[in-house]
Amino acid sequence: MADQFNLSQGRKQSEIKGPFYPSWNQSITNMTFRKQTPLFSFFIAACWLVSLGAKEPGKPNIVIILTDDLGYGDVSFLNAESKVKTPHMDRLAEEGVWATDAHSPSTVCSPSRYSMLTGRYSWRRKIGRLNPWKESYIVPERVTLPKILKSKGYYSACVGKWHLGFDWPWKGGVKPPTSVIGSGTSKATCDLFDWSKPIQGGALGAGFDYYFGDDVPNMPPYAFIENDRLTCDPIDVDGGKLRKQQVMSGGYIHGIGPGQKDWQLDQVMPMITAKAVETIKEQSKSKNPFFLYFSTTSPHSPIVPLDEFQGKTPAGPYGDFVAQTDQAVGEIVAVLKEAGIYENTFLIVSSDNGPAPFMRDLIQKHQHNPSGALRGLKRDLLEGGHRVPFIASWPKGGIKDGRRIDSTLSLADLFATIAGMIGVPLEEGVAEDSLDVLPTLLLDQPVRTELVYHASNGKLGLRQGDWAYLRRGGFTDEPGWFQEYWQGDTLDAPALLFDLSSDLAQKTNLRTKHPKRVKRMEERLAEIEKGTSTR
Ligand SMILES: [Ca+2]
Repeated sequence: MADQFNLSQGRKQSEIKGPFYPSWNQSITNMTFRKQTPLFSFFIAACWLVSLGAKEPGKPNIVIILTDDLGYGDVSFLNAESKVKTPHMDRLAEEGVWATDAHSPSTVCSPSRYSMLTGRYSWRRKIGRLNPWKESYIVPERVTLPKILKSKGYYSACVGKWHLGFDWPWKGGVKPPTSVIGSGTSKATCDLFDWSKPIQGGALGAGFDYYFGDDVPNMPPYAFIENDRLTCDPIDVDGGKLRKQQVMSGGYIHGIGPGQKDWQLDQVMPMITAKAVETIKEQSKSKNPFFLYFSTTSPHSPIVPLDEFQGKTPAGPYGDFVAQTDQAVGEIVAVLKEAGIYENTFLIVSSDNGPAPFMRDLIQKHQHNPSGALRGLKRDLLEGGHRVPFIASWPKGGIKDGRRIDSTLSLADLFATIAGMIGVPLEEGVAEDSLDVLPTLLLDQPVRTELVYHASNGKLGLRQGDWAYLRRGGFTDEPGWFQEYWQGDTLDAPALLFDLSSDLAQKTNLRTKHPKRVKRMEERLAEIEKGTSTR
């Protein structure tokens, strides 16, 4: 499995001898802890604090860069065969740590983002992808990541894609029926709104102090929102016409809606990147720590790379948009270094789900597989749907030196991990499915031994160690040419079971060979489904 990885510096923890790794780590990492005890967690945490020379947990700045639909095979540090080079992410991986078995909590945008910001499996809330004009999905009483950070004096900003709903200022305060505003394809025109009123809920309602972004580029409003207002006087804009700005066919834009006159889709990424950079510059001057959730709108469709990136990769416009995404990561790292706060910033780069289904064509067109060595794409229970690129860096906290992490982790774990770093105990009913994976980030110590997978149609699967058990139906169709190319078992069996230690490509369904394991994993999945927490 390791052969596919590109970084020759993919050193295991046991090979590293840095100042934050006292001699005890060598013996610890040589032990086989498959299940971590609370006592052991405490021991790790205590050693970590001693190594930091701190009496209590510090308060690093926190920056999460969440890319949209970036695939496991799109980044050159994970996929030596990638036709796209991602030098900025590669360099960050060499300086920080990078994971081979990190997962987005779901296989589509909204549920994945819900889980990351709440530490809770999205299927407990029955959330799928949100269509245009959906209301705020995070209820006011829900404890979120920005809320716990606020309790410790952090300023929190969300810049870029939101896609967790807003409470829109409908004229008369009542949301018009679907017959008027549309569902999936928007029909909502400007006259239905009262823009003198604030847009409520959204990122501010979820606990952020600041929001700037366009919610979702392929949905109205086709305009920027700053805090609770549009930044323009909107006019009615036809998404079908905007779609012509794309330099690659595919994806869709959801109908008519309020938007900015002469809205240019390719200006969204540079604008939100500049705003993220500006936020870091401003906050670096504050005596209080900050949290920036920079949610890029790329490389999701509309595929609109800037002119300077077009034709720069051998993977077509999508590859060029990935390169632009990588450049944005580089800009964030650069400003953190310029501002002198890189060392004490917990920086994460990852993706909210696997690559879009129509990107499968890149295998034929450009010999670029956005899922790399994995089978499956966005929406799928297969690994390609949710195993995502993941880089973490916090030099002052010992997350550094370019180590490769092979233990399993989920983006939902960022909640408990950050809570642990800043000393916020998690009460019952908070971050119910989030685990503190700091030992994983520091020592590649396994913490997460189970993980529930979530397909876009609501179907679930269960990961236990090397085994992936997938219920029937949580897959997108594979075209005939792909089936011939991949040579994998069909996906229409009553259930699927894969041993990822020997079959990461998920070609061989072991369901009939291991019926007892299938039964045990189904029973366990049903048990988790009925419960309220896995923490
Ligand atoms: Ca996405």
